[in-house]
Amino acid sequence: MITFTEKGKGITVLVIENKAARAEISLYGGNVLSWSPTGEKEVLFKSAKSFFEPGKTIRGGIPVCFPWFGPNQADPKSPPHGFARTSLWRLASVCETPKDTTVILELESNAETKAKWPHEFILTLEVSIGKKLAVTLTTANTGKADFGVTTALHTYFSIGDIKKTSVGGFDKCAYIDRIGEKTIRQQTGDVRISGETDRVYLSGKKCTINDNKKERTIIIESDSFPDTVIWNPWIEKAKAIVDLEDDEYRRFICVEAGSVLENVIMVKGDSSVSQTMTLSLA
Ligand code: TA6
Repeated sequence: MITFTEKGKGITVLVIENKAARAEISLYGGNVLSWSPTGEKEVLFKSAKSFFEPGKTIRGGIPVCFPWFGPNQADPKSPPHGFARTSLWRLASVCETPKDTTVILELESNAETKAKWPHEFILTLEVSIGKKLAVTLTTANTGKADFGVTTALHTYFSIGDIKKTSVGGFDKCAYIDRIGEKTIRQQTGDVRISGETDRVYLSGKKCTINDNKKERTIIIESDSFPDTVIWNPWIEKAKAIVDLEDDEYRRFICVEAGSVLENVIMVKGDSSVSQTMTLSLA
């Protein structure tokens, strides 16, 4: 079943309910705000102080980073993580089956986007909601000239306590430590958070969030995302983030399937590239 509700200042949200799960998707930003498989606790985190108003980013769910991740190298004054997460997407289709519900949203280039980024595109977000959550981001280059993008599904995961959480799957994997001087390091064992953490693991393979407080494991699988970003602001940075409660840093971790920094995805004219992230509970 699909119903519509409103959050904040006129933000339209789809509520999807089927036998296997419940989810919410905001048309503003194309953000999957919530996903909870039936009988399970919410998997995604949303800040209690998140804005839900045009022009402001949503602090939580799955923000879509497009057409650049992080600062825009070409124009440092542009908003970080691009404009897709602060644009109004259109609902293209809904398909319900006995097992799941698939919602497709689209964001098409227009004069406003071209003023920020001079290319023609149709960005599609296909979200399949069931026992698993599959999110596919397709970048279609509807112009003739090739273009390059960096992208990420900047997913906020709800956890019981950051101090009792680890991320498995990156043992011996190289990563870029973005705190202070950018440094290349190698991971040993599981990733544990004990301070501000902002890392790009040079791997998009399967990883797990081991939440020892909630006693659950979240499985993240991705296809065509070569990187995984792990971020937690920790204490001091959390205090400086206006749309985050001071202590909320303990209850979320961002594990983001992405193609970021040097991993630019080239999309030829009149062609498209699809990237998928799939979430499930062990
Ligand atoms: O994905 C990690 C990161 O790039 C961090 O550097 C931090 O800036 C985070 O994203 C949050 O960015 P936002 O613009 O949503 O506050």
